[in-house]
Amino acid sequence: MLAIKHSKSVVNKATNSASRCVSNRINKITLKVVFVGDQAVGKTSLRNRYLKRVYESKYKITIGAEFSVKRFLKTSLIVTMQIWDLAGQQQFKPVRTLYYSGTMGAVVVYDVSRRETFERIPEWVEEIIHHNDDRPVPLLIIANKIDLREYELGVIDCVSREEGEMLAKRLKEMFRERGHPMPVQFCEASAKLGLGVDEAIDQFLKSLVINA
Ligand SMILES: Nc1nc2c(ncn2[C@@H]2O[C@H](COP(=O)(O)OP(=O)(O)O)[C@@H](O)[C@H]2O)c(=O)[nH]1
Ligand SMILES: [Mg+2]
Repeated sequence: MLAIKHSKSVVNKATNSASRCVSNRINKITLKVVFVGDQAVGKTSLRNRYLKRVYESKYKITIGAEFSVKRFLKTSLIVTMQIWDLAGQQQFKPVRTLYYSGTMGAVVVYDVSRRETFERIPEWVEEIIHHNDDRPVPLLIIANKIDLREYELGVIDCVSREEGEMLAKRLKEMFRERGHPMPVQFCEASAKLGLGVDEAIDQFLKSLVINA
C-alpha cells in the first residue's frame, strides 16, 4: 500500500497543516489512468479491490465508464489519481474513445482462464495509442483470475505467467522500435482473493508520479 491511501481526510488534514507551515512548497499534480480489457476480465473488481478493498462475485456490467479518485501524498506533492474504468464491450467503443484523452497510464487486464482475452491485449494497446496522438503510455498488464488457474488445472487452456511476461516484453520492444520507449510492467493477480492487486497497482501509480 502507498503510505497514505484513498483517505481524503488524511490528505485534507495534511494539506491544512502543510499549508499553514510550508504552503509555498506544496505542489499538486493530477494524473489520469484508464483500466481497459475485454468484458468480464475483472477490471471493475480489481479497481474495487484496490480502492475499496471489496470483492463482489455477482457480475454488474459497466456502462460506458466509471470514474474514481484517489489522493495520496508523496513527499511535498499532493497526487490526485483519476481512475477511469472503461467498459470493454465492442458496443461501447465510441463512448470509450471520449475517455482516452489525457491518459498518462493504462492498466490493461486479461483473464488467464479465457485465452482470447489475452490475445486481444495488443488490440487494446493499439486503441490506447491511437487515441493518444499515436504515442504509447506506461502500461501495467494484469493477468487476472489466477485463482481459476490454480483450481481448474487441466480443464482450461490457461495463459501461463511466462506467456504474460513475454507479451509485456514484446510490447516494450515494440514501443522502443517505434521511437517511443515506455515502461511496461506485468503482474499476475486475483481480485477475488486479493492477490497481487495492491502491490502492482501501487507500484505502477508511484512510477507514474516519478515520470510525470
Ligand atoms: N474467479 C475469479 N473471478 C473474478 C475475479 N475478478 C473478477 N471476477 C469475476 O468476474 C466477473 C467480471 O468481473 P468485472 O470486474 O465486472 O469485469 P469487467 O467487465 O472487466 O469490469 C464478476 O463476476 C467477478 O466477480 C478473480 O480474480 N477471480
Ligand atoms: Mg466493469
